[in-house]
Amino acid sequence: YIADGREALQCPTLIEDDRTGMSPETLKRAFLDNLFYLQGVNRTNASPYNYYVALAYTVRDRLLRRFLKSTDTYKQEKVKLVCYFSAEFLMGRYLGNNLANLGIYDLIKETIEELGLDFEEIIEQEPDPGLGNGGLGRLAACFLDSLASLEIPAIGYGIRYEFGIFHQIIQNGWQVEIPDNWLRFGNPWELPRPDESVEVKLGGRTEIYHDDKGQERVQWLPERRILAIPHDTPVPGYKTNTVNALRLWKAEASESFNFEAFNAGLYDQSVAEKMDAETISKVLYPNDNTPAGRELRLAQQYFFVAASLQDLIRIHLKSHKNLQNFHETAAIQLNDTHPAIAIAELMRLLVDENGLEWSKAWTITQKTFAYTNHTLLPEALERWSAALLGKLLPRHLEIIYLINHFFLEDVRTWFPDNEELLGKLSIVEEAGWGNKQIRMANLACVGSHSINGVAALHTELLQKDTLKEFAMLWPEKFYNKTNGVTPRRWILLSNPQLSALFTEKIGDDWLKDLKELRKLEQYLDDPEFRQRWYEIKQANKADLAAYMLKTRNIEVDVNSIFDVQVKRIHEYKRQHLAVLHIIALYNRIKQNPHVDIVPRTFIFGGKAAPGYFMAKLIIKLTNAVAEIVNKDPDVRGRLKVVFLPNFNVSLGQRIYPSADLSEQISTAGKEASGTGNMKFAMNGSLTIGTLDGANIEIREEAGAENFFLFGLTAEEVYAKKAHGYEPMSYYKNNRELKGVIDRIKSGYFSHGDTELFRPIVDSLLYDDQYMLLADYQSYADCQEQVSQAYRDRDKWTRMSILNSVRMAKFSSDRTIWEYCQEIWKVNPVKISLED
Ligand code: H53
Repeated sequence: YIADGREALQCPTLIEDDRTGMSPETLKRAFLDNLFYLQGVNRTNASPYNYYVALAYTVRDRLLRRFLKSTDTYKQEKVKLVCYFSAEFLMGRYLGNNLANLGIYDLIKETIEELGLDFEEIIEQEPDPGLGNGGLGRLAACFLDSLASLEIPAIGYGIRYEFGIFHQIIQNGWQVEIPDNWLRFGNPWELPRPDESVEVKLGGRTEIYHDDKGQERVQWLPERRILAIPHDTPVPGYKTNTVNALRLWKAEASESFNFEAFNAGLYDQSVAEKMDAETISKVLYPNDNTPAGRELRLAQQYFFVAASLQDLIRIHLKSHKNLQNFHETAAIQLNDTHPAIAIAELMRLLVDENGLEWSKAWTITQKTFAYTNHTLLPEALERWSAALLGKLLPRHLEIIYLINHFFLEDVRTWFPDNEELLGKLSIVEEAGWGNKQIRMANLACVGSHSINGVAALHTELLQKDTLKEFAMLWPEKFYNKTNGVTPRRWILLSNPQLSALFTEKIGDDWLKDLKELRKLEQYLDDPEFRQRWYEIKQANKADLAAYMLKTRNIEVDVNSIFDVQVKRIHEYKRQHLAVLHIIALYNRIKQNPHVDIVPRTFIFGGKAAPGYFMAKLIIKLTNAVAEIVNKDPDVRGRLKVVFLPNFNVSLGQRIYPSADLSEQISTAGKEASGTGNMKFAMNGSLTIGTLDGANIEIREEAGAENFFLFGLTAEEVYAKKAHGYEPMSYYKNNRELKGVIDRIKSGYFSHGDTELFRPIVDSLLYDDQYMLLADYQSYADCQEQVSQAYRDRDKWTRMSILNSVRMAKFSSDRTIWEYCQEIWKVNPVKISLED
């Protein structure tokens, strides 16, 4: 048995001890020791949470050797490191994932159960680390999993927010936000590294001085200094020895600074300063696809990139004599513009602090950075007022002006007398009255050697529209990197039954190479296989049904279509289009209670930014419709509407495997990619969707006949806007649609209050920026096709199988491999555990 365990870990030279041993006896001893010695409890008084902590430490011990070996190997071999700079990492729970990636999930589960403990309950104790808002943050987490699984030397750099994304509860149908104090009971996965702390400066002013050679130079005289303390979380690859780090920075007051005030008798002032410093990593801004525009947010962004760059320079200088070849040891990916200030910071470090000549520093900087754009929504592109940026980062503002000056000088020589072009390309926007804005996307484009979109359509639209001037200047800088998700968390962990079926039929290579799943197409005509497929889906639906009963007290029919939309609430994502359709079905029933309707359970989940009024009202509307529909005796249980509160990674793991239908209904041209769409399809959901983001590629892979398509194309959306879109005409000319909107207007869902939902009704009738009314009929018709398809169980199951087994393209392993080959130019590095 011991040998088995070691073999699973590919670790033959380990000495059998309580911290590394894999025999059930050793594991049990380690587990009970961690209960007793680390937490001071025993079997008679331990809580499920104590058991979780004990198990977490037991697993962490078994990761550390690989972790240190990986770090040492990178250092010794002077490898090029992929550095993923991201303000968000939505990692999800670690315990199950680490067990799965170590290949010891079943071994540990059995061992824990032999102790008479409930393994599921222990897994559920872990708080879901919600250091991100939505797609962008979760993508970063999937990428870290793939990087380690592909044995790529990599590090994730971000912020150790003390409060992650808020916990959402629903009160009287409204979203209420509760602070997410996820670190309250400590965090067994992280390793604080106070010895590697660095200082980050803020505020103050700049000054010209002359160095010893009489050269004129600039120095920054900051107003404040803050300590950045790294906390490392190991990120193991799937069945490899590679364990990379997620390095998150915590802000603290720098002691020397505090001490002065303290000694001067200004005790309260020194405490105030300490609190001020710690504010920086206190809380994640809960906005997705909308910039916060607050000074503290800019401070957060600068804080983590400044700390990370110092860290990378320190690593580089350990094995190189100077920074001339810095770009050969670090490939930095900017996850959206949130970390784009890093471009100015690296220039400052190279020029001001290391004495490099500007043009040399600029070459190194451009070779170091690559920028991923994640949105086409113009309002979502970050801009900082020059006044605000200059107040917090006076030297960076000067550097940005210089970068812009040299850049525009070049543009002028390439395109003389084209002021309009210059205005579009400029990093600095003149917003009138001396109100300058710094466009972070422009800074990111100018300072990077690579610019990429996250799905084919998105990249195309970036080049044609949002960034068209840059695409004209530098077509060779543009890449498409269609997003992906990790099959380890999103199939293996989330859907163990389906995973077991895959492995039984084709072995477990699919977990490293998702193309393997294609082999399952041979079972399409096998009735027994289809039956098992169907039973697994039904079992997953039954699990979710039990969860809905327990948490929401709503009983649902597992034979109804589970029609699911889970994602951030945003008008462009059009949750309210699905609500309009529910009301239409309800109206049909009210007109004819005997109408033949295929039963459906509509499941919604997602958080609204606390300051986004319309998104919050959409949640309220959904719940208001649920309240009426669920209890109406005419409906006779044929329709159920459930809003599941607090959608997060863990809830996603429950939901994706249980969905029959995946709603991907954004206005074409608005959703950059989407990644939930991929998770659903991999788990055998059929998609109803527009030709938007990665839906297009999902449909291509699954086959058009296995996808429910509706709605305007991106081009048609633009054309309609250009010709003057009039939503009112759809309302007037479509009786069913009119009936739906009138039902909302009448106060039917709001206890007679005709004002409550007026903002939604008015926005649809008089503006309808996202063209719900234009797409309504196409959507309703398509939903009818869905219902008819579901009546034919065999046909549906075939479509479900084909969706799932044809999703190889959407493994983040494929995405990351492309980044490695084309953008980062890095190769795998094998980690040996031999001494
Ligand atoms: O990024 C996802 C995309 C998705 C897009 C999302 C996103 C954020 O979550 C936050 C900010 C932002 O600009 C974009 O909306 O379409 O799948 C990952 O690329």
